[in-house]
Amino acid sequence: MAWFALFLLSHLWATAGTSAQVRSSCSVPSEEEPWVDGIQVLMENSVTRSAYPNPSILIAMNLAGPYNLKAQKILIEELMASKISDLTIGQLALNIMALNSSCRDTASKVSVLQRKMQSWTPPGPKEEAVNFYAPSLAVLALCQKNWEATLPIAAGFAKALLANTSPFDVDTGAVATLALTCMYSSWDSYRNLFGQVLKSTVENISGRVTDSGIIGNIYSTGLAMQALSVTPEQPSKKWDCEKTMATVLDKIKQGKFQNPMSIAQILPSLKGKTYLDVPHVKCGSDQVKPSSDPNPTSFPTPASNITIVYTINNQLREVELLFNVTTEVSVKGSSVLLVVLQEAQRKSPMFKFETTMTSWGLMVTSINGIAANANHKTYWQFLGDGIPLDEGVADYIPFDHEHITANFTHY
Ligand code: B12
Repeated sequence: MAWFALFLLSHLWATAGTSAQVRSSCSVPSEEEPWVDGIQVLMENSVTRSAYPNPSILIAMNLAGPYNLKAQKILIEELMASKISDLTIGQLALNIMALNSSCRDTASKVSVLQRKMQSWTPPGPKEEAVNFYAPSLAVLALCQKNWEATLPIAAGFAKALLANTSPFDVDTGAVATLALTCMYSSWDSYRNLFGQVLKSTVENISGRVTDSGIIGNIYSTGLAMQALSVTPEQPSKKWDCEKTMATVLDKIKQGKFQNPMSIAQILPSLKGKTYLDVPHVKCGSDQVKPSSDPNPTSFPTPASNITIVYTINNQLREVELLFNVTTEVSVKGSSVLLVVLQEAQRKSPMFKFETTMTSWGLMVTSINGIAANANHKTYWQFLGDGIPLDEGVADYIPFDHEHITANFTHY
């Protein structure tokens, strides 16, 4: 009887999501809300039948309260119709959370994800931390649908994460924190394990808070804010949520959040929500209108030309063709990097490249015939004057005489 009561309580804890946990959050000042509305409208208006059906956008708009009901309908229809076998575990997890936040049935998708995670091979101790990002999403999605059945999966995940010695990744640590916060309960035998991993991820995230309040980089800050606002394990150094919020709002004003996926990942935190709120979204509630005219987010474009030095480099011995070639291209000022790549390709066949559409936009998958390979964990990394870029080729705007390098490497 006592055992049953404990089980019931622990189950209630899990299904209650964050409501039982301490939340440290801060809110957007009311005079700044039009900026938040502006990016939400931008994100929702990016949804069309021909665009990539992005589950993170549906999650964000449902958590925030949707404006564009047509966009919501398109996403629900397309995500419901997506073929399970075409999806990776991370995509399946996001698809489940998105449909869950729209109160749609996800039972068959949940059982497939559960099976996939039961036979999942954890990344080794030396593998890059980003390899835990998709599994973190999977544990989070499964926890929200069936906490008890997810316990052994989450335990295996937590042990592998604890054993990993590669440099910490903020985005991954943030999603892992959300997943394990969902799993954490006072009454199960894994409490110590989950608590230990949470302590370490939260301490690492806290260690990446910069003087300006950015956590990791500007694009990991949204997920990190979610993690720090729900974790049951507090970091030793108190997080200044207001400072982070103020800097994020500054970055929005500077136009740093134009990519719909970047908006989808920051919006929940701006609305005081986290992915742990997904199961509690009230569906069919009235459409809310932006409180006032959203602020415009377009910027003037200077017309004069700039010169970019562009190098493509492959030194991976496992790939037969080794090369290091540099060219100079001239493009209109304020062009995105993609235009530089197109211009280099036009000048010489060595610079030919291919892209794939993803949730973040166009990803460069091949240059000079050398293709990224998920099985070998190889990719084309982009650097500006030797420093990895924090945006993709369709968003990053190079400056005059910048040296852009595309380097074929491992993750
Ligand atoms: C894992 C990961 C990678 C892996 C993806 C491969 C893999 N099979 O896992 C690798 C290491 C290859 C990678 C590369 C890059 N990444 Co990355 N990546 C991530 C991470 C941690 C998780 C993505 C994920 O698994 N999502 C879950 C799955 C289910 O969703 P998905 O849509 O199927 O995911 C795919 C896309 O996200 C895509 N992808 C990953 N990164 C990027 C970056 C860009 C610009 C694009 C267009 C696509 C893309 O690969 C994923 C797997 O196929 C995110 C963090 C985040 N907050 O989203 C950063 C993140 C998306 N990456 C980022 C960046 C900047 C890059 C690079 C541009 C870095 C660089 N300097 O070269 C390159 C891409 C260059 C190119 N060739 O075009 C930024 C994007 C910010 C922005 N505003 O654009 C993020 C947000 C990290 C950050 N906080 O800075 N990345």
